Formats: sequence, C-alpha cells, structure tokens
Amino acid sequence: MMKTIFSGIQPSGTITLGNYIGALRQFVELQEDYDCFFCIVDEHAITVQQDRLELRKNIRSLAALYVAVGLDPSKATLFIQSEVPAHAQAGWMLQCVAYIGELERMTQFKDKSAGKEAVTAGLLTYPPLMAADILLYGTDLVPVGEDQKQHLELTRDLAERFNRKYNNIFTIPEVRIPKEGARVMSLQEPMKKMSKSDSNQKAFITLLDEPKQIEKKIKSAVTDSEGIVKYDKENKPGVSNLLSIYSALEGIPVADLEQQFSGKGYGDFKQAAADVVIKHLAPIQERYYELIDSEELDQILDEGAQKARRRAEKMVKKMENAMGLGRKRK
Ligand code: ATP
Ligand code: LTN
Repeated sequence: MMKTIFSGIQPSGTITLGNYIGALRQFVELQEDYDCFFCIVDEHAITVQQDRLELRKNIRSLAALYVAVGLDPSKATLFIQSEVPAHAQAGWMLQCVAYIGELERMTQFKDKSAGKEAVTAGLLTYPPLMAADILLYGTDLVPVGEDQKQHLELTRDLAERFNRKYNNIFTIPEVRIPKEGARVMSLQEPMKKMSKSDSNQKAFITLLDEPKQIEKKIKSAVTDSEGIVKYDKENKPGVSNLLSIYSALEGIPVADLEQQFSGKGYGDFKQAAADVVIKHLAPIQERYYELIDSEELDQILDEGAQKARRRAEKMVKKMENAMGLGRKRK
C-alpha cells in the first residue's frame, strides 16, 4: 500500500522563500509516490492574535499557492484544517495525553512567548494539535523544515504514550528534513531563520513579491565586508545564506557557485541571486493570479475537505473508543 504523508503550513502571512525551499518544494516531488495530505493549518495560526480579514485572505492565498507551485489535487489532498472538525477533536484528546512540562520545553513555544505579557493556552498546546493533524491520517512521513524536528519528536512520544496507555492505534511517523535549504535564514539577521511573521519586511522574500522588491531585498541583504563569495556559515552567515538559496533553487553545488563568483564582488553575486529567485517565482505567480479568485480553487478545497473528513473521522472514532468516550457503538 502507498505510504501516507502529512504536512501543514500556517496561514500566518504570505509564505516565504524559506517555506518554499524548506517545505513546499518537497511536497511537489512527494505527491508522485505517496498518499499525500497537505493542510492549511488555520487553527494553529490563531494561537497568536490574527486579524480576521487578513487571516481569511491568507488562507485562500496559501491554498492558491499550494496549487500554483505544482501540487495536483488529483494526486494530493489539499484542505483547510478548520473545515475538518476531527482535528480539534483529536487535538483535545491528545492534550489530555500531553504533559505541561514537555510542552513548556518546546523551543517554538519559548521563542513565541518570550517577553509577552499575555500568552494564550493555545500557544502552549499547539503541539498536541499538530500531533492530531499527523496521527489522524496514519501518517508514515512528515516533510518539514528543520525547525519542526522537536515537534515531530513530541508527536512520536504522544503517539507511543497513547498506544501504550489506551490502545495501539497510531502509526509512529518519521520526520523528513531536506538536505539542502532546510533552514533558510533571515536576510537582515542571518543567524535567525527566515520567518513570514518577522516584523521587518526586508528580512524575508514572499512568493508573491514583485521582481523589483525581490531585487531590492536581496541587494540590501546583510553580508560582510570581506568581499569574497565563500560559504562559511560561522563567519559569513549572510553570504552563506544567499549561496544556499541560489544552490537550492538552481540545483548547483555551492562549491561550483564559489568558483563561478570567485574574483567577483557582492554586487554581481547579489544581482545573479536575485535573478535566480525572480526566475523561479515568475511561473508560480502567474498561476497564482489565475487561481486566486477562481471557482476552481473552491472546488479543490471542498473536495479536499470531504476526503480528509472521511479519513479523519474514522480515527477520531477509534480514539474515542480507545479512551472510552461516549457510548459503545456497533
Ligand atoms: P511563522 O513565522 O508564522 O512562525 P513560519 O514562516 O516559521 O511561520 P510555518 O508555517 O510555521 O512557517 O512553517 C511551514 C513549513 O515551512 C514548515 O515545514 C517549516 O519547517 C518550514 N520553514 C519555515 N521557515 C523555514 C525556513 N526559514 N527555512 C526552511 N524551512 C522553513
Ligand atoms: N507546526 C508547523 C505547522 C504544522 C505542521 C502540522 C507541520 C501544523 N501541523 C503537521 C507538519 C505536520 C509549523 O509551525 N511549521
């Protein structure tokens, strides 16, 4: 039987080149060989305050981008998390399996709650909901960027704990992290990951940025004063990040790029990197604008939700049964 893949992206802004290289691009390859579920995790997005109109816009925009980068609804199931109630139901049951201590140790929780006066309970219980997303589909493999590794380990722990305490119903999922570009860094603070919710717009490139914006952002990317195009993550994080982006998009090894740009300054290098990014995003953007207001997109999401619901409801029943919720049914 075909193995199952699940992954999700938050509609917390327009997705970045980091999300694309670290996650989305892998999805497109994987749909050929796996039974894939790709979700727009809007319930995860509301763990921090969102503007309702913005959120609605970002959900639709992410759906259009899923299709625009090449995900094919006849091969992969594309859907919105909140349209499949099983996620919230299973999320609650897994919250009752998770321990507060292990949730407090999650680095994403620590980062996102640092310095905040009011932190929602949802931000803390985000990982059991993520575990629910994954476990509901009997997922074998979860393709994500490196930052999600810790959440995947917790998902495995929760699945094993549930299997031990209640009934052996969950498949233990494996994580899949890309070799190249697993961690695209901020253009402004290259020691930090590129994030779509960064307050500095110049720190990230979104998939919908116009060529002029892309050029401007890459030209103002923080580098160093050495003037040598060389990969050295410790001492030259900015240049190394641009090299990684270039290499990941073009499939050219970093060593070849170093050679190609030896003796050239950062100006030439940055121009070439900007051209590569613009070239890769152009066809995606063209397809995006065809889809964004189309009925086709609604149809894809309706069908995706229906398929996901059918599959996820079965697992919710098994979970309820294992835990003794409700009444016994034949
Ligand atoms: P936010 O800034 O709202 O926390 P995010 O940009 O970190 O969001 P997510 O929606 O949390 O993005 O992540 C979607 C996918 O993209 C995940 O698989 C994640 O690992 C991957 N990803 C996110 N940022 C990067 C990055 N800088 N480099 C590589 N992969 C990334
Ligand atoms: N936590 C992830 C988004 C996410 C996810 C998932 C990824 C939610 N549910 C299930 C993979 C599988 C993030 O912040 N990138």
